[in-house]
Amino acid sequence: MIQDGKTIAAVATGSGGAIAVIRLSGSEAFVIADAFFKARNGVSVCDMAPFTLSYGDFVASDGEIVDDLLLSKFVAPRSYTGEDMVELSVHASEYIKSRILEQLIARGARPAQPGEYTLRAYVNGKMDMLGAESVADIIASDSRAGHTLALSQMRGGYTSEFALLRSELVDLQSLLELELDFGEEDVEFADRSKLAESVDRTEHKLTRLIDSYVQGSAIKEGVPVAIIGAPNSGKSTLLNALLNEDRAIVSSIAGTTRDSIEETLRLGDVVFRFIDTAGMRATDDPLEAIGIEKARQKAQKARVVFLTVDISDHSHADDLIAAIAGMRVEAGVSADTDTVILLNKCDKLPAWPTDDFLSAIASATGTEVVPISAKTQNGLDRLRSHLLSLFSGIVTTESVLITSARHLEQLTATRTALVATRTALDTGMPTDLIAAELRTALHHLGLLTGEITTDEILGNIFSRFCIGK
Ligand SMILES: Nc1nc2c(ncn2[C@@H]2O[C@H](COP(=O)(O)OP(=O)(O)OP(=O)(O)O)[C@@H](O)[C@H]2O)c(=O)[nH]1
Ligand SMILES: [Mg+2]
Repeated sequence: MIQDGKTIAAVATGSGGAIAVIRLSGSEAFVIADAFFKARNGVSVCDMAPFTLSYGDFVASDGEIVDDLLLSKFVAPRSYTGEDMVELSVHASEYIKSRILEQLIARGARPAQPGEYTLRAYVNGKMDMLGAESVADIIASDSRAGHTLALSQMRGGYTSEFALLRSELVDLQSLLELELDFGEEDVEFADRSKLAESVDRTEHKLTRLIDSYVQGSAIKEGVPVAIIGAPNSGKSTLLNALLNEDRAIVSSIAGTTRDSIEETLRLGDVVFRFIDTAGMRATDDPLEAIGIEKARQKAQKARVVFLTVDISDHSHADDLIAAIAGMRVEAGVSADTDTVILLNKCDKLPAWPTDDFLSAIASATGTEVVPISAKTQNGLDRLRSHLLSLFSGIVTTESVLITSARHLEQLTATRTALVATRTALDTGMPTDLIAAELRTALHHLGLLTGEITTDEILGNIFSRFCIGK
């Protein structure tokens, strides 16, 4: 990331809409704006009262009146970036936007890089690194759950959780350092069993956070729901019905779907990512075999599995139960994945399955069973509400869920170092070795929270942003 302290300019709004906002931030912001802005009240930007608006024209250097606009003035440090800032609210024509930007740049502003405004906000202490990171998530969130999560992270939910972890580790470390200072006298200040207890407690918290990544990333990217089952059981028909569009090819030929197809859909407060897969069966066709292997992987990684069976293929409950068990083994779905058995094509039966029949299947398989017809869409409402019930109240403003792979990586490294600390304690290692392991743990936690930063980390974080943020 360039940190040259220059005044930067960019369009902050996306395409479309009636108004666009162009942002100018840096010590030259007012002077550059004054070169073009002719206020109706005759007051220059430099002389305008801070935190006020002014109406006027943008006049290019060749005299062309580009637009009439509203200019807002923010004075350092009370702005988004913590620098002097000007925001121009202009008419959102592509011509106006690019002409104004080009003029600002000709007068000495530099085009902003992605995330550069937020980077400056971070550098100027307007927000911490974790808060800055969640700004990109706030903009990208497309469900209430995703938004709640990002918002609580931006407002410091993360920061306080990590600060607590850090202070526990620092306490431990200072005890050990004290011992080291008195090293020659060969004393132990810190009770080893108390130390071990604290290490365990912190490790436990880390594990909880690490485990929350599955949930957190699912909410951010869409909860993955894999639709699996035998060929022709109606998986693609179900996907189309859920999406309400003809997304996947449906045919009576077994083995129609080869590659998996993913589409996201918001239901209630949660975004789901439905994955239609190739029907599983023994095959000699190498292409089909690749598709089936992929289906297996999707099923194993999914948060929820919809296991579809064509109920009209099975005349007896025992036969049906055996087919379900076989499919589970074939797909290799782990026991802790929420699985829903979908008895599809119920419209083909003389009568809709009775509750007794359904509970018999449910108790034999130990799984939720939902009868549906993907074709007539009967039963899909119940399926949707069951799916949502699995995630109801999943995110509250108090939830601290890990959503970023970067955070996961550093938390895992912190935990590894803590486990090494514990081992060093257990095996009666010298104090300096124990302290060294603990320092490694603190180092990774520091990288996570931004106490320790590198250009690489900053580059990774802020390049995810759009320009203008
Ligand atoms: N009567 C009835 N037919 C259905 C239903 N769902 C799917 N079908 C039919 O079953 C056939 C197979 O449907 P698909 O959705 O292509 O099945 P699939 O599971 O995706 O099959 P593969 O992609 O080959 O694994 C098609 O002829 C569908 O019209 C249903 O609920 N009722
Ligand atoms: Mg299909």
